[in-house]
Amino acid sequence: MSGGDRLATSLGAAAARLARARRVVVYTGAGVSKESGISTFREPGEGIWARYDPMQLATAEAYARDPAFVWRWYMDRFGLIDQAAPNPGHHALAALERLVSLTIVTQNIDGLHQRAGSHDVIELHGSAHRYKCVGERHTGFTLADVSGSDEAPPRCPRCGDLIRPDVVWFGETLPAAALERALELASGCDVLIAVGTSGVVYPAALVPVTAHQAGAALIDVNPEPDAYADMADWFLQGPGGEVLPRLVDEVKRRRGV
Ligand code: BJW
Repeated sequence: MSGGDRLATSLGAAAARLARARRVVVYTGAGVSKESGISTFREPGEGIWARYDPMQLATAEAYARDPAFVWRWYMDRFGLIDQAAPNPGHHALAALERLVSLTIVTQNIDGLHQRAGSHDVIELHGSAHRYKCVGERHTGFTLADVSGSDEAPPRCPRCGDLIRPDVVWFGETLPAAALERALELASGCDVLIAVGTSGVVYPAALVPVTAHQAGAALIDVNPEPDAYADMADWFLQGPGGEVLPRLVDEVKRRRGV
């Protein structure tokens, strides 16, 4: 069987399972936004962490050591995120929400699922669109609230501490309510779709594992094998922007929509 035939067969079977699902969780990572022009982290050669040392940029210690350097790097990245638009993969997931009961659990900070029209999105690693003070006493700021510039990190308008992006850096705990809800939904869903994640960053990576251990069917979408490919019921090899629209079209066909 050719690769294309194998994908078509698996895709049909996965769509059949999805079409009769009661509760679906979609777990996404950087790969789902790659076709929107946003870099992944760990792809050899092109991932962000292949070009930059995460310990110099994505830790509280790095920010305390050189806030201006880290701030400028985040402002550059957030500028790219602001210019990006949802791709066919994001739009397919928003369309799937109209067919089945679905929650997206994302590690991404780019907000592209929401911009595509998905309503129930849990952000496990924070958001590029929110800021807080380093002491975390004051949260929920936009960049306009803190009058930020691209060059120097602003100060908290309420306590004077440095402002930082409200994203989860290495060694930091995830937002507790978000992680708790994600794991609860994973335990209770009957289908979990993992898209565009290497599956190596914990504790977020437990979401698909929890669903699998609770008996859910696991669909994994990725151009390359990832941490879930072997445990998945269906590994749909290909980019999210191509595989997801085909998968959702097939669900629609089976539902007679
Ligand atoms: C496509 C595609 C296309 C390409 N379509 N797909 C040793 C063992 C286990 C754990 C640890 C350990 N040492 C340390 C830890 C803990 C650590 C961790 O997990 N580290 C591992 C990396 C080893 N975790 C933490 O520190 C977390 N906190 C924590 O554990 O708290 C408890 C604690 C507290 C105190 C002390 C100790 C513990 C926090 C993790 C925070 C992660 N933060 C980041 C940065 C966010 C902000 C920012 O953007 O700057 O989150 S790192 C980065 O990785 C980002 C992502 O959300 C996250 C996951 O990456 P993702 O999405 O999977 O991307 P990639 O690049 O890995 O994969 C992309 C995939 O897409 C690939 O598979 C491609 O093939 C695929 N793809 N094109 C579909 N078109």
